Amino acid sequence: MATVKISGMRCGHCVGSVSKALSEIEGVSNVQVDLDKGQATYDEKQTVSKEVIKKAIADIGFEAE
Ligand SMILES: [Cu+2]
Repeated sequence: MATVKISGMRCGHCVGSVSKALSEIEGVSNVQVDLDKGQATYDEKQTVSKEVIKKAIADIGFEAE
C-alpha cells in the first residue's frame, strides 16, 4: 500500500475529486482518501511513479507531496 499526502482538500467534494483522479491512473486500485489526515492510500497493481500521482492531483487543483 502506498500513501500520498495531499493539501488543499476541504470537503467531501474534494475527496471525491481526488479519489476519482487517482482511481483513473493505470495500476492504481483501492483508493482511500482521508480528509482529516489529508492523505490518500492506494494499492499498486503495477509500479506507479510518484510523479504520475502528483501530476494527477495537481491537475485537479490540489498539491501532493
Ligand atoms: Cu471540497
